[in-house]
Amino acid sequence: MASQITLNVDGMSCGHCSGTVQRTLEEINGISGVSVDLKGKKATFQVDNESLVDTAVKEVTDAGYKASKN
Ligand SMILES: [Cu+2]
Repeated sequence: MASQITLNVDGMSCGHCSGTVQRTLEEINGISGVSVDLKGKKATFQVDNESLVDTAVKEVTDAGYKASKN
């Protein structure tokens, strides 16, 4: 069952940054419906499995942004 997740994402300063975060999340199997809010410093998406939240935090962090669970 999919659940809706929101992460806080710090460090995004422009559309390039939010695009990178968007693509990073979309590339993770089991994550869908990704929406990144640049001004709100948030990313929302659905996960097939709650353990994917930790994967999402790690991948966004590896991409150079500061992600944390909301
Ligand atoms: Cu940027």
